[in-house]
Amino acid sequence: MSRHILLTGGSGFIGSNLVRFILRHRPDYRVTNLDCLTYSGNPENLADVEKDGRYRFVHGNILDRPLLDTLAKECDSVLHLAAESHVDRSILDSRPFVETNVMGTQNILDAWRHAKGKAGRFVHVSTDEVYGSLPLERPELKFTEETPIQANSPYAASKASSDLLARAYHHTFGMDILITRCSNNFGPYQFPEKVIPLFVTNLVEGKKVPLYGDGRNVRDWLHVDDHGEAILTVLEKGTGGEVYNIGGNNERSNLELTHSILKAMGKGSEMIQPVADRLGHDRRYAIDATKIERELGWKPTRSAWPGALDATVKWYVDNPKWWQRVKSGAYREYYKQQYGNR
Ligand code: NAD
Ligand code: TDX
Repeated sequence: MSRHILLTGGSGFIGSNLVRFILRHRPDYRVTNLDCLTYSGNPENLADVEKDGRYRFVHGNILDRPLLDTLAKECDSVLHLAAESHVDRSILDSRPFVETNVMGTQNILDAWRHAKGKAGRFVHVSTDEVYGSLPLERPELKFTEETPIQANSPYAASKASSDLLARAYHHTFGMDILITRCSNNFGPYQFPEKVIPLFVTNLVEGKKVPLYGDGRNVRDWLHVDDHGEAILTVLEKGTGGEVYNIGGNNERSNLELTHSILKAMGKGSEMIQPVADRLGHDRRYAIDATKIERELGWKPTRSAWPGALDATVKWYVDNPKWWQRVKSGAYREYYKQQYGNR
């Protein structure tokens, strides 16, 4: 079956990897990427597919209702990823998180409802952070789709709000909406504010790595292409109205992660700089992803450590031009050169 997907946030980390994944693995699909290019949106992430006739970039904001009305008429499915995505930024200023994650999601849901009614599949990409935090002392506990929403950071609260709006639009209007809640992603093209690219690029630059608190916080790491494949699986095989957890079954403490990165780069533990903890820092995330495996047949195949982590570390080490342009802000010029002032 052919599809024309409206993919929001396609110039960011997960979105750009997903656009590439779709074009590579689904020859019948077309993708329209709607992205307003915030600091984390970088069209250079997709420079290699720009000339592909099945790909279109639209520079625009999910808060722009007339634009969404037009795009909703042209496309038949939505993968909604556009968001403010960094917890530390949400602690400094939560307003853009409410504007994009809550109001932007409400806006695209309304546009989609207006254009499609009950037809037209809409996948809302949520996060495991909506579930809050698990205790280190209870390793047998994991987040299931039934775990109550208990968001702790302003970022997580804004994602929980959009997640609940998506759920409500299915319940109230019968729209064909599905929700995914995924664990921490790793892979190429991640903005170097997130822990893995930040640590690797600091080490290449000879700087220390700032480890928050006691370093014992745990995250469940999944390769970004495993996430992309899971999102496509939910789009193609999922049941409307359902929530699907996505995870790597790959729990690591930040200390373990840091030592793995140091080892992959031939550096010693003297490069660790313990710093003050993140405010409200969630202790542990762990996803129970048995539902998506049992019902839709998806499980991760690209996330096994140390190989997958080492390959990601190597990608950043081998691509200094990409992240140096991001860290210096030079990547912002690329768009102007390619697209003018559209
Ligand atoms: P990212 O910050 O790298 O990318 C976000 C993209 O959205 C950027 O290209 C940005 O320009 C765009 N965007 C932001 N506001 C917009 C707006 N108002 N209109 C149009 N475009 C806008 O984030 P990411 O890590 O790729 O995350 C993508 C999605 O996946 C988010 O919804 C996030 O909550 C979710 N998620 C991320 C992870 C993870 O580990 N990174 C895990 C689970 C879920
Ligand atoms: O400098 C750092 N030092 C440090 O110790 C940074 C940036 C992070 N950390 C710790 C905090 C977390 O325990 O590393 C862990 C991972 O931090 P982030 O990379 O900021 O990710 P996290 O807060 O876990 O959130 C991520 O996963 C869920 C994504 O950013 C979210 O968008 C996604 O929803």
